[in-house]
Amino acid sequence: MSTKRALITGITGQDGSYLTEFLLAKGYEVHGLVRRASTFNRGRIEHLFKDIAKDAPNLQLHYGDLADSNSLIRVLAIAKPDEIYNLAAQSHVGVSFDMPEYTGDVTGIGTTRLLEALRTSGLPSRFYQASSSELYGKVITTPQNEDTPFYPRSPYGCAKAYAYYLTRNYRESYGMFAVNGILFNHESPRRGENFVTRKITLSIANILAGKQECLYLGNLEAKRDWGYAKEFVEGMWMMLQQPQPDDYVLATGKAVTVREFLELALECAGIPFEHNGSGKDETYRDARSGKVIVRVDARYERPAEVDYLVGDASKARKILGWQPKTPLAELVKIMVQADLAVAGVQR
Ligand code: NAP
Ligand code: G4F
Repeated sequence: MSTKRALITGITGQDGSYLTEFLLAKGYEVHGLVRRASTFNRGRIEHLFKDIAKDAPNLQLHYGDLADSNSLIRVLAIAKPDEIYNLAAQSHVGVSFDMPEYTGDVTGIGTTRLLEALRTSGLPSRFYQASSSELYGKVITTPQNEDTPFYPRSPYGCAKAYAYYLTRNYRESYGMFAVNGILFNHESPRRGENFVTRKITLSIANILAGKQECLYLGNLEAKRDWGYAKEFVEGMWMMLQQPQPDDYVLATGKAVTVREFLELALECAGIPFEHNGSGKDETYRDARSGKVIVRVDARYERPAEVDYLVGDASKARKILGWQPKTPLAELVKIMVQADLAVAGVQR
């Protein structure tokens, strides 16, 4: 059998990096779309290259952007992928309130550009769309599955809803093998530093290293279903190996608050803490030094919040054979230990 070829948009992101490792290990030739930046932004994938200035034999990067149709047409013509994973997005919910138009253009219309480039190319590529539990937003029923109605609560959620429906529309209109993976939050040591889990683990490590005084957070009561990103990328691949295209939820089925995640991370880092006050005056102190190490800051609250997400992945379990393996406490430990090493804290 000839080598399979995959194209990943968002290859430099958290999921793109794990998916690249996964597909290379399966013997794929992987092509990645990368944006030009003034700095060399390849930190999550550079370990896959012997010489970062050159492509590895089975990993080729191509400049392009979801905002630029011509670059997508060009990359498809070069890569001729069997599978396309559309992971690129302006993926930060909070930032989407500051940049709604840009978020719509990249996260929403960007998916149209890629699907249309694929359709007009005539390539038979299978297409994965990175859909999100943010579609459920102000949830109608709990837990959420593939049949739960959507109620997005942010420009990001609205852009992802558009991309979700467009993916289904191309499947139904043109018979394309196009699927949505509706993924609940998934984290790792490679998570972007301004998402709450990584912000917590990295800040705790920096506080222990004496590089930071205090961690400022927004809403501590929001509940999320947090899984391990490394395991979720395998689910993406499984969706594209099915005989028929369909949409699937991936989730752990367990949700905790931001506060619970924070306290787990403090415990994991060996910091005894005292909790005081409420609302904007709430603090966490290091019980040994008495120093305030966590405060609440309204700047990190959102104009509309998603209070509680928890997924039901029974369809993925039954049809794909996918299931999450790493419990949250273990994931927190993996992230805290990795960030302690990043911050140079000796244990
Ligand atoms: P991420 O770490 O933020 O990575 C986003 C990727 O998209 C980066 O490689 C980024 O490139 C790229 N990108 C952004 N704008 C682009 C543009 N205009 N053109 C081309 N590339 C662009 O996100 P992630 O956590 O890996 O998530 C992957 C996908 O899954 C995203 O679509 C996200 O919305 C979705 N999702 C994530 C989760 C989650 O919990 N992680 C859950 C559900 C859905 P740079 O490196 O150059 O910035
Ligand atoms: O870590 P977050 O920014 O992730 P959020 O908003 O759930 O979005 C992530 O998961 C989605 C899947 O459901 C993806 F589609 C999306 O691309 C992204 O990967 O925030 C989680 C919760 C929110 O309720 C937020 O209000 O944490 C709360 N939070 C409290 N303090 C904070 C902070 N979030 C951030 N980013 N920073 C804070 O200081």
